[in-house]
Amino acid sequence: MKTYAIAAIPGDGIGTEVVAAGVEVLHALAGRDGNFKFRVDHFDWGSAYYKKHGIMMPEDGRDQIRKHDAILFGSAGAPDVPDHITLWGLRLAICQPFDQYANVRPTRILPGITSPLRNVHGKELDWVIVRENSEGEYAGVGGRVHKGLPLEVATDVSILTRAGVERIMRFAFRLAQSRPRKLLTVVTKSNAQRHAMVMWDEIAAEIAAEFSDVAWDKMLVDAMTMRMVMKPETLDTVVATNLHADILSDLAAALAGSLGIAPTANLNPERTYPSMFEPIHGSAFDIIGKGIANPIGTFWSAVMMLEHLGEPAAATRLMQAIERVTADKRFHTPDLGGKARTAEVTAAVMDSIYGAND
Ligand code: NAD
Ligand code: K
Ligand code: MN
Repeated sequence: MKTYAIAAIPGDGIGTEVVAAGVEVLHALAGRDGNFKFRVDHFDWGSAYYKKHGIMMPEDGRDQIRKHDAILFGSAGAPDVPDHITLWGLRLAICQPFDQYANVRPTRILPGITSPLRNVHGKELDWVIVRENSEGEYAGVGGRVHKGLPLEVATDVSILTRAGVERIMRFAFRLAQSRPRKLLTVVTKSNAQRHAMVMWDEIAAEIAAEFSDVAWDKMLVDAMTMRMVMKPETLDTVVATNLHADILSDLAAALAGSLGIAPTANLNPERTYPSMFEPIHGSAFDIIGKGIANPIGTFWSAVMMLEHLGEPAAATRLMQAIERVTADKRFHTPDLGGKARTAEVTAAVMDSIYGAND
């Protein structure tokens, strides 16, 4: 029997609650399938670890998870540690060195869930946002001088490289090509950002020539927010820079019903390093410890993990279980307007996994 080694990094806040639920569901799936199992190693990295050791993860942390088949991540961020420390010390400290340059964020309206958009019920909104995940606005380059003085200067420099843009464009065009509509929207801001984003546009056009069967268009990021709300049915696959896609994908998640549902995969497509799967949401300070965090974003991320591991049947089984559960309003958590608790949703998904017919 195949055993997949999973590194579970729950991190902070509701990350610990939803990852625990995700691990339960993964074991249930493996039990139902019978052909594979999971060895889950837990890593207690995050803000509590930081308060004890002054770092978010150990110096050799990446070596400890380097050989795992995949990483299941929760969230990094606590009320009493600055966000730039938690983000750079844990999530980006894994994503960037492991070259997880393709961040894939599917969005659709699951059965039983209501979009805040009037007249949008399902098939009008079925997107995948591809976020460049290794450079751009989050390159980490910049500085701050004359702190507190009137002449203080601070910069965060956005850096795009030809190699980085070519690989994310090729990834996005290939993904668009694999979907029925074969449609890609390239998000840009090349009217204002006249160096890096102009190169971004030029490379998009170059890579498009390799994919003659994919229809593509270009959209300024500000106009894109409007299009997502007003004409959601005109979009399918979307590619954007690190910051633009970060913002657009939270909007996408809200339009599909809740931030708590949305999944993401941080992929190293070459498989030199493990890829990382996580809900797109953060620590959700306002609901920590209440037992009401929506675990669906983590379950859907586990679906993406199973696809990546090469277990498509298990991935389909889990997605079907998720959809049967969201279809039943008794299992809606408060973010969806219901009263269900994390544990009830988790139990319902596990029941559904066992009840599913082959
Ligand atoms: P957030 O995603 O934590 O929360 C935004 C809102 O959505 C809150 O009202 C929250 O209750 C709600 N929400 C989020 N996930 C939910 C879920 N599963 N179920 C029900 N409701 C849910 O965003 P924020 O408030 O901007 O950030 C809080 C902290 O999380 C910050 O420290 C931030 O840096 C961090 N963060 C981390 C990540 C990550 O690790 N990938 C992502 C986003 C934010
Ligand atoms: K997260
Ligand atoms: Mn975000």
